[in-house]
This record gives sequence, structure tokens and C-alpha cells, in this order.
Amino acid sequence: MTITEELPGRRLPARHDGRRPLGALAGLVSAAVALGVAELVAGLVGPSSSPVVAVGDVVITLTPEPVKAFAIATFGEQDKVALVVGTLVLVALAALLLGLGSLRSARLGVAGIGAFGLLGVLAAVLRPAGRALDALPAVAGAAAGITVLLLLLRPLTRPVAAPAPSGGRPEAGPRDGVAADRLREVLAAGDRKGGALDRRRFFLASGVAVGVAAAGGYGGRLLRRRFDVAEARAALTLPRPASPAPAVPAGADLAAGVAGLTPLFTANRDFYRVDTAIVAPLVRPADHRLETTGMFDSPGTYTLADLFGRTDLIERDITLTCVSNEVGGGLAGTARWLGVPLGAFLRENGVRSGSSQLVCRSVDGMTIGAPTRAALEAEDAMLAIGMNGEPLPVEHGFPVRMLIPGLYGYVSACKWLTRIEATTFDAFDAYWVERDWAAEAPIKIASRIDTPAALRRFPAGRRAIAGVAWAQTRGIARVEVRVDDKDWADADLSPAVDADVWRQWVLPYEFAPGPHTLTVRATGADGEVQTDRRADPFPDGASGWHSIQVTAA
Ligand SMILES: Nc1nc2c(c(=O)[nH]1)N[C@H]1C(S)=C(S)[C@@H](COP(=O)(O)O)O[C@H]1N2
Ligand SMILES: [Mo]
Repeated sequence: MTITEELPGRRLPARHDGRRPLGALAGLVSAAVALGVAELVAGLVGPSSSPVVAVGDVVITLTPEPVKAFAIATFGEQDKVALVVGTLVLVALAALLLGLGSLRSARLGVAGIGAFGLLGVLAAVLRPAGRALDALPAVAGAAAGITVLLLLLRPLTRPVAAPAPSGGRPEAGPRDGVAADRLREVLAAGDRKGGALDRRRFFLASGVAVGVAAAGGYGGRLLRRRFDVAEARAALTLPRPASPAPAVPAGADLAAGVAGLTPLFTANRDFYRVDTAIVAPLVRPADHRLETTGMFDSPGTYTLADLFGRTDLIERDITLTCVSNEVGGGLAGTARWLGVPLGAFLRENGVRSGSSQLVCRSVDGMTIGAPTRAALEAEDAMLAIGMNGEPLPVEHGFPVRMLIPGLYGYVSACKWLTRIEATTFDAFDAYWVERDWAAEAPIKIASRIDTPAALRRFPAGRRAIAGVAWAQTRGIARVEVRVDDKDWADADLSPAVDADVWRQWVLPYEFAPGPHTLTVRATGADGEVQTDRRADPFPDGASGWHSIQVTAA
């Protein structure tokens, strides 16, 4: 407390009769109601019209690449949860301040909530896939928030009609009067009795408001289920491939015998997920269309039934990798994919020889630019409809995504694919290229130590060092491990399933007591030895050897 506040006559009653915490609380409660009502309306209008989701999407779009990289590195696949939680914390802080400010001027609070509402409207409507209707949740939320704020300010600022009997509870006064004017009068008069609080009314109203907020949020979740495509997805039967994946030899998966080693195939629920969508787009199978536009001689529009009904479907095992994967990172996974052979599909549509880039568009407006040549020539490139024996999971691009083995996902693996435009690299910069990532990005050869984990302590003695290595389209020929400054030792490799699939490697090792540095490097079937030159993921993928410290005791 400062001396100024102690001076008689300058003392602000609001600081001493408990109004300030209540004002802040009023702000918080109003914000909760705004968000709850917005979620409820978003449940009617569509999940991605939720202001929290829409604003989060904008934040993702506007976030500088280094910050994004930090977020992915720090929070991994929880990056979006972290974003939503962070947004809510910021909103809560802003709401507390707005509530405080509203004690002085209700207009401030109204303007503040209005500004947040406007932000929500702009974020929802200006998305690539935004519609005018998407403004509704933010508008309704802001209106509800403002109403609640004004209601809550009343008992905080309304003077009692008659002096309260000493020790008694203040009586309810007349309902008329603008709250802010009253408060100003009260503050000017410095009359504590005149500003007596109606705490009971305040808490009652707050309680009701919190109930409304919670009911809105919960109702929104229930309503959202209408948009769910889980049932429609489950009702689909995957067609049989004309060309099944080559059989994987029994015992090919070394993970069965080595604890901590990544399995050869990644289960769908364990498959890494990287995209800019806070809520994965929900596409109803019956509504889905895939069209080809631009430099095609015979462009077409295809339903999901058209794709499912084709007689040339292929099934292939492919390891998908993210350009954001750090050395030793986990943004890679292997699945058995089912789909339409991409080269055949593009030729059928008469793709012109002048096209260098296919701009793939997802239903949420994301653009991914794939090189036309790789799309035509890469063996096993496909429009995937199946993943490990199921229709694509929603998070992995249901109902259709592109896959081109050998290229990082951001230049090849467009999820929720709805349009392929044949064009040139000169004519268009796709989303990540606009953000200065390389326009063409073949996957770099990589190897990773899965076990022992970095910094682990374990008993001295025999123990497997193991991990995976990949060099899609070329294949892995050799993996070597170096312990401390000893010679490189060859690891055993799992049987090669396909050049597009990673190989597991295992090296049993007798650990002497003490600290050790383990380093791995791979050699491709084309003879390329993995470089030790360290590069960050930006702009075209990380390089360098994975090296970890462990201690045998
Ligand atoms: N529509 C859309 N497709 C996308 C992305 C995206 O953000 N939106 N991210 C790409 C990136 S960077 C990668 S690495 C892969 C990841 O695919 P997954 O999430 O199925 O593992 O999807 C690609 N396809
Ligand atoms: Mo990626």
C-alpha cells in the first residue's frame, strides 16, 4: 500500500471494500459465459467456427517459424493443446483486467468483450474455408458476455436507497440507473455506505452465470457430435487392392525381442500427427469430392465411391517423415497404405508436361505443393484411402490424402485432400514455401537410437543398442554404431521390407561401468553415408548423427 492511498480524501473506496476482486471475478465470469455460449453456437454452426479454435488457427498461421519449431520441439504432439490452454490463460488474464476496469467504466468492459468478439468473428470468417455463418458463435458469445458483465456490475456499483442498518445486510435498491454513473458518483463522494455491496446478489448471479457457461460448453460438445464422421467412417469397407503389399517375412519385426525398440509398423493411434488444424476437418464420405484443375487436358471430379471402386488400387508399406523432425526425433512412422496409384491417376486426367507443381488443397484451405515429376514417377505414390487396414483416421486425412515416398510430408502428404491443381513452381507458393521452407524437399537419410534412452542409467553388462534408420526410395544398406571413441561397429538390420520402409537395427553391447557416448550413422543402398554435418530442420530437414549419453553403473 502506498502513502498516497493512505491520504484521507484521496482514498478510493473500491480498494477497501472488496470491490476489486469482485470486479475482476465479474470479468472472468463474463468471459466464461462468452466462451460457453460461443461453444454452444459453434456446436450448431460447425466445430471450426468456435472462436477459440478459429483464433488458435490464426495464431498458428501467423506464428513465426522459429516459434512454431520451438512449440513442436517443446510440446510435441501436444502443441495444439498447449496453444489452446495458453489462449485460455491469456483470455482469463484479459478478462480479470477488463473486470477491474469495468468498475471504473462499464464501457471499458463492454468495449473489451466487443473487441474479443470481433477478433473471433474475423478469425472464423477469414479462414480459407470460412463462411459468413461462422461469425455467429463469436457474436453470440460476445453479446452474452456483455450482458452478464453489465448484470454483474449492478450489485457491485448500485448504491442502496436507504442507509443500511448498522451490522445489517444492505437492502436491495432500485434497479434503474447506469451502473458506471453510479459508481462514479460513489467514488466522487467517497461515501462507503453509498457504495455498499450487494455481495449476495453478486455471488448468486455469478453462480448462475458459471452454470450457463458450463452448460454452454458441454452442450456445444454434445451438439458437435452431429458433425462427427466416426460412424460414416466405420461403415465404410475398404476395397481389396489389385496389387497387395509384398509379404513381410515372419520375424521381420525385431522389436519383439528388444525392449524399447520402435515397432516395424506404427499403429494408427501411435502414428505422429503434424498439421495446422486445431480440430481435424470432418469430411462426410458422401459429401467428399476430389477435383483436378489447372494444367490437365481432361480434368475431372471424383466421389469417394469413384476412388474406392477403382480396379487398380495398390497397397504399400511406406515410412512417412516430417521435415520438422530433429535429429533423433519421433516425427516418423510406418504404415501399410492403400490407395489409387498417383501416376496413373494424373495421366488419366491428362496432366500436361509443362506442369512442375501440383498444388494440393485440403478442405480446410491448406496448400501443399508437390513436384509433378515425383508424383508421376515415384513408385508407390498414391492417393491413400486406407491406413493399416482401416479407412484413414480423421487425424490422418480422412477420407483421402496424398503420399509420395521419399518426400517430406509438407511437400507431398496433403491430408483431407479435395483438389489437385496442376501448375508450376513459379506460379504459386504453397503454405510452407510462403514461410520460407524449401519448395522441394527429398527426405534426408537418418538414423535414430531408441534404446537405451538418452541419459539413462542402467547396470553394467550386456545390453542391446537399437533403433531405426530410413532413406526412402533408396533403402538402408548399413547401420554403424560407435561407443565412445572406439571403432564403428556394424549393427544387425531387420530384413528389408521395401526401400520406402525404415529398417530396425540392433547391436548387442557389453557396457563397462561408467559414462558412455553412443553415436549412430546409416549408409543408404545407394552408397550415401549419413553426414555428421549438423543442420536444423529449417529449411529442408535436419542432418547430423544422433548421439546420446548414458551411464552404466
Ligand atoms: N491438410 C494438411 N495436410 C498436411 C499437413 C497439414 O498441416 N494440413 N501437414 C503435412 C505435414 S508437415 C506432415 S509431416 C504430414 C503428417 O502426416 P500425419 O499427421 O498423418 O503423420 O502431413 C502433411 N499434410
Ligand atoms: Mo511435416
